[in-house]
Amino acid sequence: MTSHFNSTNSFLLLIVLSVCLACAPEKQSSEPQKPNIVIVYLDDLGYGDVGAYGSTVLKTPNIDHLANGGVRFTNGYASSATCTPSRYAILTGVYPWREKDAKILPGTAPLLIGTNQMTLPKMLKQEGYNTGIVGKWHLGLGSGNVDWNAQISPGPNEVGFDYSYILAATQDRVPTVYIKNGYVVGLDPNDPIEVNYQNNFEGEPTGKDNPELLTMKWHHGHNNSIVNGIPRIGFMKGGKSALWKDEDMADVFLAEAQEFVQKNKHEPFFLYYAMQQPHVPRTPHPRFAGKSGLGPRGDAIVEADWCLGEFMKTLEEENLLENTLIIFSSDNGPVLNDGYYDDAEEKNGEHTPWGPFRGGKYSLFEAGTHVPFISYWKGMIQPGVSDALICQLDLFSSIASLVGSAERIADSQSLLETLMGKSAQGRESLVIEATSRTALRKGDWVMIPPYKGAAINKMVNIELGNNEAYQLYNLSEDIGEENNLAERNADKLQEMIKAYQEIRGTDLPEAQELELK
Ligand code: NG6
Ligand code: CA
Repeated sequence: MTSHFNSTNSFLLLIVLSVCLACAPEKQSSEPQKPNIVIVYLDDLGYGDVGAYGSTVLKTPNIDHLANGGVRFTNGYASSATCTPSRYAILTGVYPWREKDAKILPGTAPLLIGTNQMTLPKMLKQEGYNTGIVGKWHLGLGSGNVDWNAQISPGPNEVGFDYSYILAATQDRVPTVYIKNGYVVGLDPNDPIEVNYQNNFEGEPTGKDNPELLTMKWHHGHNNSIVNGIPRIGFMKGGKSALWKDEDMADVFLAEAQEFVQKNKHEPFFLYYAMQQPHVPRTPHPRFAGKSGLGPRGDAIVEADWCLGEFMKTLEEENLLENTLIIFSSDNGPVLNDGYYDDAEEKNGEHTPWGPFRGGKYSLFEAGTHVPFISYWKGMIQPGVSDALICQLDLFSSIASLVGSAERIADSQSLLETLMGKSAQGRESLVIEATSRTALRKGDWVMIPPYKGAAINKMVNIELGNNEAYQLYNLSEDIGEENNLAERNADKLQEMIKAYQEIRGTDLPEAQELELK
């Protein structure tokens, strides 16, 4: 009797279980949940700023943890040596030189990405992901003449992000407010914001005319409106209650990034966590002051490293580390003096933010685009070092392959196996960009076509890569691009020019002169 009862009971249980399984959403039955994807993107972090990439002066234990536990790419590139074009490429998978407006944008520029254009977050949304951006945007907002006091659209939410908490352009450009899902955070309607990049508003102080109001001095540019004692690029009026506190920015973005993870942990998510460090103005929270010994630039990197560590703790606490692919990189190479007197040059000492490379931010030489590039996925990616040539441009198609999407973008190569550390195969070649000039990397070789213009930008003290003759370097024996082999190796030069023209075309637009007054 008892046994009969038991078997009936088990039978019922079996029926209930099968019914439950049949009704359960697909992903809980056979398919494992798609992995979360996080891109941690720094602003102006150099190859040599990271311990795992050779920095001995500056310590970055949390970035090193990713680098040593994942794949550390030694030939990883940003698409450009400046911010907007690199950000355009990482989100669209399109070479930035194909888009004539992909240049460093003012805070009032319209949205650069077409609302009909395919993007990384859009592709992931199609695959069931919740998508979010926290941090620096710098891809334009609205369609011209933005009213900052109403809904600001189109913006990130119209090109694939379900959630956005951003700074519009750069920390040194107005408007100096956070924008959440298209609305300025904390805005008092009685104190509306006005922004203008041509003319000041009557009676408003400026960095140029009111040095007595400054807590940070400008070196070049950066002498328009003053916010929190820091002179900025562009003029702004009003919005007092909404102004960000520069020293709190890292904490604000970290908290937003953590909250996004916590809110979305039950569904696959994509988070683009675009930190503002170490771009100017360098304003680490006072608790990081003096931590690097290199002044505010180094301290801002220590702060960013700490943020990464805290963010990783959240993933760990939520048990997400084994189901999350993390990509770490930087939008362009390093610069010391980018327009403020902040001791970056004076306190740099023996530190080499550019690593073994020549040049820096804005440069066609390697340090402009050759950046830290790490993929990390606990338990799925075996730790290792990869010399494969890979670019942020490739994330679109590689991530599409990972999540089973059929979307592909022609410029973006699917290098999923490489990203996962399972293949040593990288791109054959890559066209890099720096202020509308381009060059080719192919195999170990770099070819820079002739460009007029200053060899060095004296304001930022960086060699731009301009030369009236062709330049040809072999990185395998000359990582610092010191020996121009163009004349000695004419065959190689011709081969490189041909390969370059096949991708880039022969009808090239005028290179943009870098104006850093
Ligand atoms: C330059 C700014 C520089 C920085 C850069 C953009 C001047 C003189 N210099 O024009 O400080 O803001 O633009 O940097 O204004 S990026 O990382 O966003 O590309
Ligand atoms: Ca940048």
